[in-house]
Amino acid sequence: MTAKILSILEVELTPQSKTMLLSTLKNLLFFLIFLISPIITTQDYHPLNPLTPSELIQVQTIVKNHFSSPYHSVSFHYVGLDEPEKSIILLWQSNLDHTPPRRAFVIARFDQKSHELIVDLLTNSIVLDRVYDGHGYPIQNFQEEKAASELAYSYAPFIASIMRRRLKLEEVLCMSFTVGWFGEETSRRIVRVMCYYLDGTVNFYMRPIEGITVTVDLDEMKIIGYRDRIMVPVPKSDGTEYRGSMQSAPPDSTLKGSASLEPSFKLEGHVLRWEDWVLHLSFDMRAGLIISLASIYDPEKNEYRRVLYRGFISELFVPYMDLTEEWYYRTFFDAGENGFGLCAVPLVPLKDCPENAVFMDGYFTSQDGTPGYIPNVFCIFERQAGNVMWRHTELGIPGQMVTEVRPETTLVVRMVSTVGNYDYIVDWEFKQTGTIKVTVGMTGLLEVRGSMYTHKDQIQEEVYGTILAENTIGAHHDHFLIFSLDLDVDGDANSFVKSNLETSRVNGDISPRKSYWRVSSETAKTESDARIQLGSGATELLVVNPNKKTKVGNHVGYRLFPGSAARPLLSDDEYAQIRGAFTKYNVWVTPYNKTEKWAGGLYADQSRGDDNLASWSLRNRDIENKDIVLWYTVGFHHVPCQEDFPVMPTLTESFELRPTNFFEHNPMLIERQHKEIISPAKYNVSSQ
Ligand SMILES: *[C@@H]1O[C@H](CO)[C@@H](O)[C@H](O)[C@H]1NC(C)=O
Ligand SMILES: *[C@@H]1O[C@H](CO)[C@@H](O)[C@H](O)[C@H]1NC(C)=O
Ligand SMILES: [Cu+2]
Repeated sequence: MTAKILSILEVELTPQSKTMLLSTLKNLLFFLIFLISPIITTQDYHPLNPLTPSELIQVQTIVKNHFSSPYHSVSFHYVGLDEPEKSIILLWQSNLDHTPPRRAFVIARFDQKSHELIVDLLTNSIVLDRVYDGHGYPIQNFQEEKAASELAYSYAPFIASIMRRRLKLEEVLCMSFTVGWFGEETSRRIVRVMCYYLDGTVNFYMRPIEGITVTVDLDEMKIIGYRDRIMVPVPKSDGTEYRGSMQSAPPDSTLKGSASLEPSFKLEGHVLRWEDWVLHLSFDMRAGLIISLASIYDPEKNEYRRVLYRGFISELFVPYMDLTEEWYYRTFFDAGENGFGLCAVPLVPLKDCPENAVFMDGYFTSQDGTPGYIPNVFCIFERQAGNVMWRHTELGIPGQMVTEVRPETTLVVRMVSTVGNYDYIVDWEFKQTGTIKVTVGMTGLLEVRGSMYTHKDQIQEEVYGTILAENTIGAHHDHFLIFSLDLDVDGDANSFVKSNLETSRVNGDISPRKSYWRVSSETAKTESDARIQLGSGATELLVVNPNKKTKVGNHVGYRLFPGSAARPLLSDDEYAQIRGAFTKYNVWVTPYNKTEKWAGGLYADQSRGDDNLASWSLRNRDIENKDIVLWYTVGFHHVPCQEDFPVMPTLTESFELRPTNFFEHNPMLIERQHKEIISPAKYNVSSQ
């Protein structure tokens, strides 16, 4: 929930020394940025590249000048590329002379108001400054979360509460939590501060100090509410250790790469080429990894064909099911409240990624506009996982046996975001056969509640979770990750086709069979036709280009192969569910609209559900033969178990986007003439 890159270094520090470290580190980062920026700015311009450190500094200067005031200081909550319109990007690809504008989109707070700014980097000016007066607040920046958490350490009632529990104040570590919305008419920008106990462990998340709620107003940065309700034992540190270095026989934890060490992919700036794929990678402080302009070379047509204009994690919704006073509000939106990119962490070579991996860095903006730096934020590697791409053994021909096997090699782009206690591992995996597989792995530390119970037999009341260790309850919760997938299959204009496999009775005597199944397809005309709850019946979901057919007449398409389909179990009138209403359906389709990016709303913190995917979709717009965006939610219901303690083994869930009548046949059988048609900065796209 809180915690940014710096928190990795902070775990073993006392609160007092942290502030010092922060400023030292910030200066160091600043220095690094200046060293690095010349290399980045001159290389491989692409209009979708994330803002460079020098551009971020330019934004900082322009915005600070704009808001110069002796009374208030401006605080930055989001800075990212204001993406040029799709048509402009596509025009640039076919003609490099059309240089798209270079603009930043900024959300800043000034004098207790949220401003949306568009900063033009070519003219050094602010072209839009709009005050947002709707519900909700922007992403909380790391510095204010930190400052809010630290208020507790010197707050007399809090110190008294810690003394009463006979705990050592210097071993207490506090974190700030977003508060959600529960029907309040008016709101302030607040967080709740919850504290944990280190004293002999780094796994403080397993040692909550229950019963205390500190409410902090972020704009005024002061404690506005304090309650110490109950005293519950702090779970012991025994058994909470997870560091290999603390085990008597440290595990061999190096990843063995089986693929060749020579990367067979090319990274030109942010453009990645591998086998038949070309795509653009970008880092955004809200979304994390953004995949753009993924196209695949068709050896038969001898051209690149468009597949995915844009793919990214739009929101993560993590509601907890614990109704106690200190817990009920924990209904987190990790992207919109904390920044999934902001929480990205440096990947560890040879551990997070195998030895053949290549790394990329990411930049974000901190509270005062200064760029921050996340080294190794992505890794890219080729993977031979021992899978078979296709095979056949032919035993049917007398006197002859034919065996053909093709091992599978894939390319993985990986990112890890550690949102407080949880670590999310996100892989975008590209296959030679044209499939894009997305896998989300969840690991890290559970959010646990301290409890008086030391054995299951003692528990007679609802505890909203599983007893994992003495005094430790792992609370029930969900993880919903919604992906925004702007497929452009062979061009912008696409349709969404839903096919149901239906049992058909055989009438009369046409066959001895009584039944068979047939495919009943329906093209979605408007948004309501494309809201799908998976899990009831056999459904195939396909995005087609209705203007393009294969030689034998099928519409070219890409199919969504969903993973397991978790649906929300909260009632529709539950406040958290109103805000996270995008989970109501596993699949949605909307017409492309540049501003409809964040499925939980642009201002997700304390949002009220009036600007989210569910509300946009109510317009029920036409989606047939249009530029459409597919939204898919990967969901888990998490009932914690003892193996999740003290650190949770990775749980994965995945889905695939798979070419379906896109190629004339298995693309791996087509002779390659090869791809000299590619020029370095653009690539040949078949325009529709
Ligand atoms: C794009 O979406 C926003 C938010 O839903 C809406 O206000 C705006 O009118 C839409 N623009 C177009 C061109 O439909
Ligand atoms: C793409 O390649 C094809 C075949 O080589 C060519 O005919 C076409 O003009 C190219 N398109 C662009 C936009 O360069
Ligand atoms: Cu979980």
